[in-house]
Amino acid sequence: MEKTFLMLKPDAVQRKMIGKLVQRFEDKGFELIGAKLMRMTMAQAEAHYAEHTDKPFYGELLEFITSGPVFAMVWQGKGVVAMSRLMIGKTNPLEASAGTIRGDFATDKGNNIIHGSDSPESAEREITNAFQPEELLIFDPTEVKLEALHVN
Ligand code: FUP
Repeated sequence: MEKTFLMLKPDAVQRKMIGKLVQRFEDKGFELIGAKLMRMTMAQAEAHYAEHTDKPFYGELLEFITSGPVFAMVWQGKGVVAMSRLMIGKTNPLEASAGTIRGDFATDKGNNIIHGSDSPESAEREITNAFQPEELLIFDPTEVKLEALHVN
């Protein structure tokens, strides 16, 4: 089953938004299989943002993501990678639609509340970077009663 890595960034934790943001993904019907408050080490931040090494904002990106605690999560569900990206909204706050997380809560391109993996392959890499295998549940949808699921 598809998994994604979602991370509430230091601005979201500081703004006390953990509860309401987790609620959105629970309401959608995805399964939370791992979560923790953590502070990203510089090595984890560099690995997480490896594809942005050459970007002008790379330094600021590392500084921001290591500036305070983040709330790291692994979510599971059919289409969870693409659907959570839709729920997150565009990086540029001027392009993020109302109703998306960034559209509703972000005004800045960098301090933008939440990260979501852009592919199942990125998700795998990002999950491994932030979690030990024993920190994740094995969720078998076939063992859950249909009425307990909102989708699928
Ligand atoms: P996203 O997938 O929407 O999180 O965005 P990207 O992977 O393109 O960028 C990763 C992070 O880099 C963003 F969350 C914020 C930061 N960023 C900037 O600070 N400035 C930019 O112009 C683009 C991205």
